[in-house]
Amino acid sequence: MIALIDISVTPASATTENWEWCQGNEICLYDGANGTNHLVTYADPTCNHLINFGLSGYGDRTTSVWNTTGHPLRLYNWLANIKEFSLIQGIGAGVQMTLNPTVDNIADAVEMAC
Ligand SMILES: [Ca+2]
Repeated sequence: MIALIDISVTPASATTENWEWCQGNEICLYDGANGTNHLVTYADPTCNHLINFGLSGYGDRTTSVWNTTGHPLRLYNWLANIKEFSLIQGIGAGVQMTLNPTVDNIADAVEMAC
């Protein structure tokens, strides 16, 4: 009985399956490359509303993004020295992407542009 339970649980490990935790009209952020290690999902985002996920403890961790909204996203980094958000990456509608190393693990906010 114990052996059967182990077999059923092992293949479902969340960290081994890419691009999980994202359905339609969502912004999904991942700690790892290629949609691994899901970080947080924002469902039904409002147009042109900045989601400051750094305030929720998810800042400086995003490595890949899946945009299942029908609009482009803008990803921002907070520059504490001048107290402004800096645009670091645009992400097209429907795009799954791993961020370029120059903007890896610095994003603090995201906005759906429409
Ligand atoms: Ca940052």
